[in-house]
Amino acid sequence: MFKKKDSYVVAVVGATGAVGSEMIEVLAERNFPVSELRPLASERSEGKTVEFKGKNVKVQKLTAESFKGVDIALFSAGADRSLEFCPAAAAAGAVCIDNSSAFRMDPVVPLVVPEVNPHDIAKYTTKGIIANPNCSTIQMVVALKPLHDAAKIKRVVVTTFQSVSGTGAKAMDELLDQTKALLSFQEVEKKVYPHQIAFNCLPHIDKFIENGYTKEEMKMVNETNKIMGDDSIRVTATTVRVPVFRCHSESVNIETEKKLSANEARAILSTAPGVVLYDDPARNVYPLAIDVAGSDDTYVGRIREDESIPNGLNMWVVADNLRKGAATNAVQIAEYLIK
Ligand code: NAP
Ligand code: 3JN
Repeated sequence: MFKKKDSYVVAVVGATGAVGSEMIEVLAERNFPVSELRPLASERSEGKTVEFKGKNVKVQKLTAESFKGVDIALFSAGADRSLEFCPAAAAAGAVCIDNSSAFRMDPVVPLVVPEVNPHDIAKYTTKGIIANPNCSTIQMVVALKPLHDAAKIKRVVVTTFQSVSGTGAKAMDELLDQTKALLSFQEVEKKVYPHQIAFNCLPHIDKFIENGYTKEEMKMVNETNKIMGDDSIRVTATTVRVPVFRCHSESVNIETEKKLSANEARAILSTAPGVVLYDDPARNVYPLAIDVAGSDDTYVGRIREDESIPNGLNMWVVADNLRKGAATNAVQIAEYLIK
């Protein structure tokens, strides 16, 4: 069982990356009780420092010995690093909160969004690992759960508009560099994505698999069923990369067993945990990536009845993929753990 203390030794694996650096910021902002922060990354980052609560902390090279005395290890250095080092961290006594896809569908590892299934956190004890879902799934289930509780969702059709920060720090540089190059009539360089991302939309996130979908699309399908604890919900997804730096937007269509009017859905979402209802089209009020950036909430707007079926709704869901989609969700799990 997790031992309660006044403060905790927290390791951040991938501390120099887009998600890891956000994790360090969120730990500080939310005043998580940290007695020692241990930033870990590759040997490329040895000698670098990260700032935590006004102090510079040295980044250490990740090894199996990195976890001595660590209570909580937040992982965001890719699935291969998680597969290799989460077991070592857990064996050293740390509880791992893993941001990668490595353990998400492992039946003995809980996959948690605190607004949806906080009760599952207690199941971490078998492997000492709690999985953080994919960013696109997190924001969608925050909006779906209260509607599911009220009217039982039968089917979800989602299209995502995902920002480049979901791919990491190098992809953010690529969007900036390509945009600058195009605006000054220069050649565009492609290093991260297979096609130009500036002024474009790529219907391709993660690898294609045999069924014609991408892995990102199938993550949304499988993770939604696991988090909601209901395999009867049918989910289909199209995931698209768009030239936006931060925040993922999603067009979500749901079909419910019980009829919900748009007004009823608005009333439910207006009090739902982690949701901000932002829906007044007459005044051009709907969630926008550039406004939601930096927020920990999931914004929902454009709620309207789907007139093509008896019990259907459409909505527009936006959240900051580096915060609620990754770092904030992970730190919220850690907060539950120490409660
Ligand atoms: P990023 O900006 O490229 O950062 C990668 C981080 O991993 C860096 O700190 C890097 O350290 C570290 N790293 C890479 N190889 C390593 C190695 N061999 N040993 C130790 N550390 C290593 O990527 P990111 O966007 O932060 O994403 C990192 C991971 O987080 C992803 O691969 C994914 O698994 C997960 N993620 C999850 C979500 C989600 O939806 N919840 C969203 C985005 C990312 P150096 O700086 O030293 O290279
Ligand atoms: O592309 C995005 O917007 C989210 C990216 C997530 C991601 C990127 C690289 C590897 C993941 C993830 O969280 O599923 C992974 C992975 O761990 O498989």
